[in-house]
Amino acid sequence: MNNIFEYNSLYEYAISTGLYSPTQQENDLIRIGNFAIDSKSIIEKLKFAQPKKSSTICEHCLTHEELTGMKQWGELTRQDHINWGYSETGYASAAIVDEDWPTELTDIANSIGFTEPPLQKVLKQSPGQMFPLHIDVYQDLRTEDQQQGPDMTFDPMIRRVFIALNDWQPGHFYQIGNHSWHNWQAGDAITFRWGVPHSTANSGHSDRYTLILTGKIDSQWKY
Ligand SMILES: O=C(O)CCC(=O)C(=O)O
Repeated sequence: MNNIFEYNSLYEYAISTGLYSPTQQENDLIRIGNFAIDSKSIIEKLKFAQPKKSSTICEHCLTHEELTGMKQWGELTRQDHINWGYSETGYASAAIVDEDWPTELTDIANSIGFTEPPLQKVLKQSPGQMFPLHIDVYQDLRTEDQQQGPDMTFDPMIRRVFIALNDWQPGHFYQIGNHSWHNWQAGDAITFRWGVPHSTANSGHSDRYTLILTGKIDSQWKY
């Protein structure tokens, strides 16, 4: 069955449609390389908003369907988190994108080969915060109609890239599909296949900063 709205779980949908297998060692984590960055000066320029709760865990919020009468892919992630027993979890703080946004980040964003300038976001994850396992639906890059369509696999040409803005410290975790990413150096960049579940946690002693780029690619994309 391929109709996403016949599932109560985005995770189950990804397994069932072959986007992801929890039992096979596939190349879930794709290494892009390292960008030479001055970590300290970039981080000093960033201003952070209040820490965010995971937007997907909101047991008492109205669903998109309750608000509009239409189902939407993102609701399935929320359903996963509620079903898996998560209550409100602080996951990270987002940096405010303003006129002081470091130009170094925009230069990196524009050098990766997206077909248009990608969306840029920096997240700071402090000790004790975690982002539960989830599958991106990239709602900022999709129309309402697309997100209400029955098949999430129709357009794999959107990618998310994570670029570490500070060196790895013990307790910093990324789980990408069946692989862990750790021990990175500032400037290291990775990406992953469409539909691969991922999660992050900081059980260490220092903040973790990551630049997150999301954009469209074409078949010439080299990673
Ligand atoms: O950097 C993080 O902590 C989480 C980012 C993430 O999972 C995402 O943007 O999809």
